[in-house]
Amino acid sequence: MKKDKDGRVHFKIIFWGPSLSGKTTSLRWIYSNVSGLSKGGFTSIEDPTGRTLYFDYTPLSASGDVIFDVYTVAGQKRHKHQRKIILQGVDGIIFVADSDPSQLDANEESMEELKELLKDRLGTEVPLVIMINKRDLPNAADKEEILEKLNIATMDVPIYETIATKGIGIKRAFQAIAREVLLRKLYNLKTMT
Ligand SMILES: Nc1nc2c(ncn2[C@@H]2O[C@H](COP(=O)(O)OP(=O)(O)OP(=O)(O)O)[C@@H](O)[C@H]2O)c(=O)[nH]1
Ligand SMILES: [Mg+2]
Repeated sequence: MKKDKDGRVHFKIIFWGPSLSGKTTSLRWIYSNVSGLSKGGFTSIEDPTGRTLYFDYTPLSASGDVIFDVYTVAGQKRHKHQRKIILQGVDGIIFVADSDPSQLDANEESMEELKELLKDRLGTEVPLVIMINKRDLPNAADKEEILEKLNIATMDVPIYETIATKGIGIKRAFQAIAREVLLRKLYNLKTMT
């Protein structure tokens, strides 16, 4: 969380997950479809095929004083350094898991990297919401099998089954992380007094 020179509070929310799981699709869907949010531009640093090379970024705001700076990371393994940079100052994570059975290990590796970088701040100081995406795939892996790989049973984490290409579940997942981030902020204020 940070304050800008005009006194507005910024929260940084990041879509994290393995390559091709649907992070960019989700953020673009929110940008194009969710009404009642004032929006800045949409910035993407991507290759010609649309895979993120560094990040996507858009600022979203439901009220003038609070701005959610929303990013996606580049999921390909070789972009670990870029992900680490984007993660700095994070206030909340939406983890986008891929339901494609071939991606079970990729989901696990991506979550392991996140845990390694945030350590015990993940799911505590930095709230986490899970999207199990691509539920439309005819051969989608079992929800329980995907969750088991993520190894988050000890955390109390909201979980949403989504289809980013159709916008199904995306708004609810985003609302959940926004709510968690704001509640955490209120909690911090309370514990300081
Ligand atoms: N069937 C299906 N395809 C999806 C869904 N969400 C995303 N896709 C497709 O998956 C591919 C990758 O989506 P992206 O949003 O670019 O993936 P990403 O997570 O941003 O990938 P990186 O930028 O490499 O990290 C695209 O072809 C999307 O259309 C979904 O819910 N169902
Ligand atoms: Mg992307």
